[in-house]
Amino acid sequence: MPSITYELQKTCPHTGARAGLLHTPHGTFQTPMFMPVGTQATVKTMTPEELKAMGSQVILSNTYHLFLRPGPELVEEAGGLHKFMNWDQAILTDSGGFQVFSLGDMRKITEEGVTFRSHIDGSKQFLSPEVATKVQEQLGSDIAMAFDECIPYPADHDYAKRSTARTTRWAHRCQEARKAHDCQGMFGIVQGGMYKDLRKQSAEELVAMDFEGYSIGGLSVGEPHDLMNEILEFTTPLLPTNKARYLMGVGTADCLVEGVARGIDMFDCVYPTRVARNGMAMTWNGRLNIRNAQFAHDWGPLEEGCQCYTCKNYSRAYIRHLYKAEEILALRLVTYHNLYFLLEFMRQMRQAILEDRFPQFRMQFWDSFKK
Ligand code: PRF
Ligand code: ZN
Repeated sequence: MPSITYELQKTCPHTGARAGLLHTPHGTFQTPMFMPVGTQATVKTMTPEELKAMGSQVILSNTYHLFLRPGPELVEEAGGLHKFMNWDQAILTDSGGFQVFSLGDMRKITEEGVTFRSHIDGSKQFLSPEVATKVQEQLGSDIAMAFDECIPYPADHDYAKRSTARTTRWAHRCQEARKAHDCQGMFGIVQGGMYKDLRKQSAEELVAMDFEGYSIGGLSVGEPHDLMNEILEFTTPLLPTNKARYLMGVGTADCLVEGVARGIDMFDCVYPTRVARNGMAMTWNGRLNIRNAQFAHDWGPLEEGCQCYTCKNYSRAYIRHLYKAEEILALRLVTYHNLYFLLEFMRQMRQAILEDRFPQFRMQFWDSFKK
């Protein structure tokens, strides 16, 4: 038995949407699911108890950041990432491929791997398929990612082709380097830029390698939404139906509903936690900035009807005051609401799929949502 197995429960007869369960060494989570991001072994401002209370069943953390600080040996000494951060449910780690490539001029790619300068102290560092695989085993995440290159947008076909072929060779090296098969699954990452021929080739080559799941990388990198949806619609049907599919770095309600409609099971994004710290609250009608003067005397909750801790106990006027006074509680309250909102959004989509009414859900969502 592989360590990670996907159980398909229901497929929407009208769209690609599906409901399922992902079984991991640290419990089962329901899909479709959103994974809050805990880059530095913490989901910013939230305790694990709070995350659990809002219904989070899996979180994401980053190889790149933990590799540089505190270093994988320290996390290993703690007994792994779960013990280190006091989180006993599932953890997925990204491989560092994306974070390193975001460094721009501070990095150099070769066939062997990527040499880069640490954003912390400027020291010279190296990540490769072998290093990223080993570090993720030391971290002890339930799901590791293969080491890939996220192709920037726009990119010409020639560059995208060479990069995608290298990502495939790197995926082979990740599989070769794996030792902890029985306690950690690995997902391959489909690249190919905005080119369908390359997406097809990437998907076929990775599927042949029999990963425990598949990610779609290289999307939401600045391309128009329509193009992202087109590539997504083309790519997911190339992936096996008995494995999970994960769209990397997507976390706004409008993209989640369209991703689910195209057969995606898992998402992650810093968006809900990052914008919360700027006072942006996510709602079923779109987003609002709680720092605006219009909320100074607003005694209602961030979102009417929301059952989250923040909305049950605090007014917009109070939260606005906390932001103005630069109080830390402000960041915590809006972070809680935003994560609750996305998790509730996923729960409702899942329920709609199970009850054969996902197309209605999608239509009603677009009726009330303003970008
Ligand atoms: N690769 C990896 N992580 C990612 C991405 C990718 O392409 C993206 C792209 N949206 C987000 N995170 N390894
Ligand atoms: Zn709320």
